Amino acid sequence: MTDFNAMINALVSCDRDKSIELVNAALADGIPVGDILNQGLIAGMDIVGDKMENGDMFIPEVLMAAKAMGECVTILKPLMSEDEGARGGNVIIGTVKGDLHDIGKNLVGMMMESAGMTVHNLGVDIAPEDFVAQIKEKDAQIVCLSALLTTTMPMMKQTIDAIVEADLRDQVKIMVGGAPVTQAFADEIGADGFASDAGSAAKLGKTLSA
Ligand code: B1M
Repeated sequence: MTDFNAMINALVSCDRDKSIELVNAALADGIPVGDILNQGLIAGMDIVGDKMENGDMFIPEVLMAAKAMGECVTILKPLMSEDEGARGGNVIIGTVKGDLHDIGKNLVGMMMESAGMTVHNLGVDIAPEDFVAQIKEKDAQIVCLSALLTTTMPMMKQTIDAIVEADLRDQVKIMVGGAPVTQAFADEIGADGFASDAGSAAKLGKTLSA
């Protein structure tokens, strides 16, 4: 039987091999990918965050835990549900300028891909002008902005402003997300949508691109 506490503990202890072993064991037990993510890996990263905040874990350890999580997510990626429908929606996704967090953004990208969208993952620390350039280059219909820091949330507004200034606002739907982001903030900065997690981001992306 799958023990999510063991998975959480492995991640919090930055034990890459154990984390991978437990994810593989959970898959062999037939545990759904969503449960492994939410009850195991994301729950573990939440504890890592609390420990980081309290000074019980330091950046190098947090990075090790994040790397272990990234490898586990890579194992899960091919198993995320495939959508049978036609590919719809050309998406660009990136973490805004000044922000280096990418695990959640990558998960969102993977879920959108699994839902049938074509996703161009731009990476982290993406400046407003680079989003603008990529909208043109990739002919994007959806732009997803991720921010994990309260200090980088204003960069989402600056990115939207740059898209407006480039006269591209009518061509794209803009979605925002990340732990500190809320629907109220999304409304305030003029985004078209907010999603609190990767699954709802994929659903929203499909709705917006319909
Ligand atoms: Co950072 N960090 N970090 N960190 N870090 C947080 C975010 C923090 C909450 C930790 C804490 O103090 N409790 C805190 C932010 C406080 C705040 O602003 N309110 C914090 C801080 C302070 C910092 C530094 C400033 C620390 C320092 O240097 N003193 C620094 C900043 C660096 C920078 O970005 N410029 C920093 C650095 C780092 C690491 C590099 C060490 C590492 C990142 C490694 C990496 O990403 N490759 C790191 C990590 C790992 C975290 C925590 C522990 C985990 C984040 C994570 O990956 N969660 C985090 C604490 C926490 O969140 N509990 C923390 C798992 C992930 C699956 O969830 O990213 O929320 P999440 O994504 C979710 C949803 O938010 C949503 O869907 C995802 C999946 O369900 N979502 C979207 C995300 N993006 C979306 C986009 C969308 C839609 C939905 O578009 C439409």
